Amino acid sequence: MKVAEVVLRQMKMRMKSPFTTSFGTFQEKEFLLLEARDENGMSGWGESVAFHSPWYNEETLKTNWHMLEDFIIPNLLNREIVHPDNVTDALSYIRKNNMAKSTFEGAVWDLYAKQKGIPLAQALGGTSNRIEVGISIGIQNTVDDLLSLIEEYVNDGYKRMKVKIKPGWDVDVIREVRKSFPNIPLMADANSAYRLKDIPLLKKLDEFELMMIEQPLASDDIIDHAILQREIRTPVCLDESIHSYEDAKKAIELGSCKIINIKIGRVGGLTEAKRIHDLCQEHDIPVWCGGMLEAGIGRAHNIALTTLSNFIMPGDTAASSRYWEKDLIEPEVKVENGMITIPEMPGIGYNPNLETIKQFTVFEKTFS
Ligand code: OSB
Ligand code: MG
Repeated sequence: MKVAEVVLRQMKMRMKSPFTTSFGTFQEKEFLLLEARDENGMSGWGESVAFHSPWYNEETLKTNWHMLEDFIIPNLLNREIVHPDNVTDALSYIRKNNMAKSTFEGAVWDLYAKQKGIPLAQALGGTSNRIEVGISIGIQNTVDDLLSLIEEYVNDGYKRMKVKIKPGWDVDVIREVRKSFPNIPLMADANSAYRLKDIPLLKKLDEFELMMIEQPLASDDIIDHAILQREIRTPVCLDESIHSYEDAKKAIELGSCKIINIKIGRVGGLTEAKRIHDLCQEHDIPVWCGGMLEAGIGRAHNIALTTLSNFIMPGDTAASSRYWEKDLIEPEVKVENGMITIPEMPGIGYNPNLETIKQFTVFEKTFS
């Protein structure tokens, strides 16, 4: 196949409610959408998960625009792409910039599946027709606010609650959550807010039967996490630290984690995500699909990936309506009893709503 034309759009959408992590709060979501058209005018879509500022990783939507405009698009436009797996190889001369690469690669995967007339999930080798989802809850102003949100999401049927923690909002908060909800599947995500000196504090979390603690230590670390994992009973899950198959392999060998959160953008695309999935499966490491507060296109890619067989823990891909008044796809992503039914349409399985996309586009550029 060939990508004959690319439309790159910068989007801006306001989330229904602000989201707070150990790094700060935001409510305006700015991101990129990439539409890749073949010679017949068929379109595949990708979403960049880079944020406005580089708090989660070193990328931003501007660095993604730069990498796409100056390197990735010129490199791949009008070039024969035998299979989407080859995009990763073709871009391997570019160091890192995984979210930028993934934006293009995701659009190629969607286009490939559409040309074949099959759902993306099937193109990836996925087997489930329904997936379980959980929800990630940002840091709240008060514990009561957190408890009432959890109650709401439990009633909605979400299969797992993830609570963001940071120093000063951790052990006491989790204790209160456990008091009110003794039996819910519960986990905590620290987004790298702790260091080895905090082992005594992190040990206290062991009594709350958490499914896991996500990325407690530095965002580029796999050594200290191995030390921590030997000291605590709660399984460690890595998010920020895993950028590639090689990272996953080393983390598994070192014993840095017992679970991995796979985010397509963070690892440079669906092909690398699949490789990490397969590696984890061989090593009995369960995986789940993380979220980056995506709009519909990114959400659809996450859903397709989650149909692979080692995604045995609920992911963060909640319903469109949890984030947006109106999402960019039709139908929107719906969650019923904590489950998403995999769409059967070819490609990502949801139709980009061009009118809504236009409404939230700040600017766009066409490459051909
Ligand atoms: O660490 O998983 C994370 C959101 C933005 C950046 C990083 C993370 C998150 C979430 C929310 O936890 C996931 C979602 O609801 O999309
Ligand atoms: Mg995380």
